[in-house]
Amino acid sequence: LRWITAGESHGPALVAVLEGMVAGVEVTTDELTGQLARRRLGFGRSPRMGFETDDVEFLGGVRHGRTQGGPIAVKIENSEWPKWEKVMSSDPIDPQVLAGLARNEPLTRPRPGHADLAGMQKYGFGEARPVLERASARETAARTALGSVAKCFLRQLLGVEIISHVVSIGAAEAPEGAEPTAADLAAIDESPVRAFGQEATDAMVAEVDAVKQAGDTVGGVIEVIAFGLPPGLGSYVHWDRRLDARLAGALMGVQAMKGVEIGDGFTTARRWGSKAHDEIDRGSGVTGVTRRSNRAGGLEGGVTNGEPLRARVAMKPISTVPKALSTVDVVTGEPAVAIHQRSDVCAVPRAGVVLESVVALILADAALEKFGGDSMPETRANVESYLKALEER
Ligand code: EPS
Repeated sequence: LRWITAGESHGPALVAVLEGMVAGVEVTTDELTGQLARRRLGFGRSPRMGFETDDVEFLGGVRHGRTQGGPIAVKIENSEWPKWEKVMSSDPIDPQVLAGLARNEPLTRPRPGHADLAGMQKYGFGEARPVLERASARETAARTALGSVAKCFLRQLLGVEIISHVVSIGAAEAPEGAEPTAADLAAIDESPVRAFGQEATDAMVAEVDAVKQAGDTVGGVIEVIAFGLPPGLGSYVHWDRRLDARLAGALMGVQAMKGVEIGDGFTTARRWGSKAHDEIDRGSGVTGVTRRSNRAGGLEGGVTNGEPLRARVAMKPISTVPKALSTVDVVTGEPAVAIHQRSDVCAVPRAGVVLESVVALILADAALEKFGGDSMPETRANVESYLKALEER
């Protein structure tokens, strides 16, 4: 499975292509619209979230609600485009027309923590506009759309459900041991901060409020959980086939993510071995065994072990801080305050939906590697024969 996205935050549209998906996965535009709407949820979002909707369309690969085996192409229009038509025009524009546009003012005061300065240095730009247009987390809408297709595939093939919830925002943390199940997703989506439980929600809402009052921004930690995975996805035989490595790469590939842990990750590093692992018991189900705990987060040796897969991801605060940070104007060389027009106070709640999507893409890739096939019936038959073999072992 391969996927690629293109498009700028204030360009005409985002586009994305998913190549390698089998034929026969049931997926509709409504499914994508629903997932994109979830990505817009959340207390602390920028004003842009209020007036923009994600107008999504399939451009290829799907016919009458089923994938056809060819590349799946989607387009998500930016409803802000009319305001940016000249500034972001792909064809040259009369410099005199551009000079009169406030939106085209060069952004010469790079934001600490953002890609602005590194991007200007790397690509040789004299201002940050071209950098922030592509570095923007607007792009995550495109990966969310493709992830929706991957979620449909995993659900229809294996009954896999992927959820996420916010574990902490700033100093406000969910109580220890509150682990949601797949059935809790609707309640989590109802929470303005996408937290599990009222206590966690109240604490995090208060934190976002305080941060907003202070003219600041705040990050947090999100947990993604995939239920229903069979044992045997990924492999221990080579570093780039380890599923934990592939997940960590994909999760860190989401804008603003600064850390990933699988299962109890860093906590496990502080435990003694006898308290760090998940003891095996006889049990029911295809494998005939079960675990007394799931500290490993569903992965051992880079391979799924049949337990829920859990990954926690640390997101930094948005780097467009209203209480602007110190920087240097790249044109004058003088000290200055960093660019700020509008920004999210906290994008942690909606980031969970993006993280679910990239996990879905990685898991769909791993499932296709394990089971192969070109159509759902063929892939399903391969799943059945593998599960039967597991049961007979
Ligand atoms: C983003 C900045 C904001 C967000 C944007 C991501 O956009 P603007 O600069 O236009 O206010 O609204 O997110 C989205 C548009 C989206 O759909 O998620 C950034 O700098 O990453």
